Amino acid sequence: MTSSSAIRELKEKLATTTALTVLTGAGISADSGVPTFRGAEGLWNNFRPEELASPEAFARNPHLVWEWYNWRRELLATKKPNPAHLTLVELERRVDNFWLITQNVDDLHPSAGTQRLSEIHGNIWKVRCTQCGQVTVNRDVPIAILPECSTCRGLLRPHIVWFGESLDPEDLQKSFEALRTCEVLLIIGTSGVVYPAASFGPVAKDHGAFVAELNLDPTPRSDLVDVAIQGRAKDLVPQLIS
Ligand code: BJW
Ligand code: ZN
Repeated sequence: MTSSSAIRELKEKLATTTALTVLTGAGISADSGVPTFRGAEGLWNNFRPEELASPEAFARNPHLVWEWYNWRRELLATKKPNPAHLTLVELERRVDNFWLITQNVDDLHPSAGTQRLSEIHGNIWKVRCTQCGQVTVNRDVPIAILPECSTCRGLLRPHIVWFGESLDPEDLQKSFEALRTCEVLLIIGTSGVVYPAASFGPVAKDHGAFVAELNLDPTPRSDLVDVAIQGRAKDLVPQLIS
């Protein structure tokens, strides 16, 4: 199937659906200038995840981990949603049962205006106390290292899900409900290698959804979906409602 006929088919599904779920990854924000994790220019080429994005790394050297998050905060502070993020806001307005599941911590979906969403890997502008567990918004750039909880003076950590950590059970429950009940699942800009998000496509498909992947390149999951369309998110996603 050519990419234009795949887009046409998907567009027709979206025009009539009443239940749409969307799963996004770093690729949707690449068009806003946010680095992805994997691939030629990915963050994990220059930084080792186990040294920066794991509870063990934070226990060993919280200073180093916070330095890295300060660098990320500085980078993200200037980034804005792109046409792909904005199109998803319009789809949310049009579709009764809409849910967006994002792996991104960059806050670009909420800042575009998306309201019905689960940020399953957390949000870089939130911090959590390692002692009392309180979650607060903190947009300081840079954040004072090491940051302390204003309630109990415990050490604050990024409110982000690191490797080996469980996702929030409420986010998971809401995500699986949206995957089980959707008619269409759009998977945009994710390599599909990190679990549990990597299992979300098959869950929706097993429940009868039409599953579409939009990605710059083919992924290990492209053969398992109903349509896989290659291109930049900022170019492809707006075509779905034009
Ligand atoms: C474009 C584009 C453009 C580029 N337009 N597209 C089952 C089996 C095996 C392992 C596990 C398993 N269950 C759990 C695990 C362990 C682990 C895991 O999955 N490991 C795998 C790597 C094998 N998972 C976990 O630890 C999770 N926890 C969990 O499951 O708890 C229970 C449990 C624990 C342990 C064992 C068993 C159960 C937690 C995962 C947390 C992930 N956190 C991170 C880091 C956050 C740090 C931070 O941001 O500060 O989240 S990892 C990193 O990857 C980040 C992302 O959200 C995540 C996904 O990446 P994403 O979004 O797919 O980005 P990329 O870069 O990989 O891909 C970008 C894509 O965009 C590419 O395809 C490009 O082609 C495309 N693209 N430009 C469109 N313009
Ligand atoms: Zn505290």
